[in-house]
Amino acid sequence: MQPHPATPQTLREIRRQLPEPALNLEPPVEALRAEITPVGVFFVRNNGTLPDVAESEGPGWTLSVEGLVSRPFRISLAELRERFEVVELVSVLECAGNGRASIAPAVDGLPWGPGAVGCARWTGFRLADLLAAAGADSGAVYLGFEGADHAIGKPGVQALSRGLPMAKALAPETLLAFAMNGAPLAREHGFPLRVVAPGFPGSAWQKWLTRILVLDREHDGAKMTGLDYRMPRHPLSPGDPLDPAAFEVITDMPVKSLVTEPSAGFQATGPLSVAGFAWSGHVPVAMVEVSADGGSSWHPAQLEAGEGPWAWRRFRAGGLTPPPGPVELLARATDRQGRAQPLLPAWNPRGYLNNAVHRVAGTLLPGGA
Ligand SMILES: Nc1nc2c(c(=O)[nH]1)N[C@H]1C(S)=C(S)[C@@H](COP(=O)(O)O)O[C@H]1N2
Ligand SMILES: [Mo]
Repeated sequence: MQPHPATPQTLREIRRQLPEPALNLEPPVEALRAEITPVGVFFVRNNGTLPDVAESEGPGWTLSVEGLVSRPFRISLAELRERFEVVELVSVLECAGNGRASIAPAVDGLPWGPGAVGCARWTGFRLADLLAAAGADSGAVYLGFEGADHAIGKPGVQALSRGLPMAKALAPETLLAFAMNGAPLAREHGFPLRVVAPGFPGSAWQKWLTRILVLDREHDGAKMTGLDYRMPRHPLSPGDPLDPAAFEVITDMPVKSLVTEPSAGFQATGPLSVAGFAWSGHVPVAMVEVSADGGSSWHPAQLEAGEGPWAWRRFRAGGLTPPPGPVELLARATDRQGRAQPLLPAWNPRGYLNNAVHRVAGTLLPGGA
């Protein structure tokens, strides 16, 4: 099995534009073989326009912190750097709709394959430090975020205005990042400042951030209400009536894994090896197993440490000896609460949080060792 250390330049063109007017790009799984996903292959999810903040707001870009605060302020990036400590962490960023395309019957939403996920190094300020400087009220329960983008064809209408519960806003891992993988944020990833909320779905990671509202109730901005980025409190079946009151905001991502080697369509002699990454939301990954017989028998994989608690972790397993012929390789991660990835996707009306095991099909050629 050959590793494929492709460079960002050669991989940039192979991201797939999803069938939508907004810029939405998905890399193939083979592009996700590095611990730190290069910016050039990182998935892009835009609900609306792609603002060029450098151009539209120039050096005049500011962030305002307002609402239930005793000292509201408006601040530039240079002033943020002067006033607040700069910290860095590695975290997975995954869209809640990642893997939606394999849910049956089909659901509304972008048809993501398995690639709407990546792991990057984020540099920025602790959101808690800004909230302390603003004197956030002890009765505050939620934040609302606004970004510089707008709905396509509707200037003045926010494309997405999400938020965070106060407890997560104050958590030490929640950042306002100005850099990704050591470089200023790319335009499509939220230049000049975005939210980083490890463990939460990507929808909470507001890009092109311009305004933070401190609130005494759950934020009700664009795509916060209705069925967007929400899960039913109790399982539903296709055709069931949909009552938005029976849905709640997604606040945690499930345990998951991705087989990055070999690639789909592989032809190899045995014994077979499998490698990839495992990650989860707020409950860490405990173990990864692999199967070469459709999930009848499982073999433990070696799990590397990863770059801190929010990064994905590489797994490897070898010595798999299924009979020659067509073979499917499966990986299954389990979290510390004993929750394992299911063999098949669970249906919900918008196809969120599909963490079914990833399968890679290929052929085992006869004549191996
Ligand atoms: N302002 C703004 N922020 C946004 C979005 C958006 O449409 N507008 N999309 C969100 C969603 S749904 C996801 S999954 C992540 C994706 O981040 P990325 O494009 O940097 O990969 O950005 C989030 N932040
Ligand atoms: Mo998303």
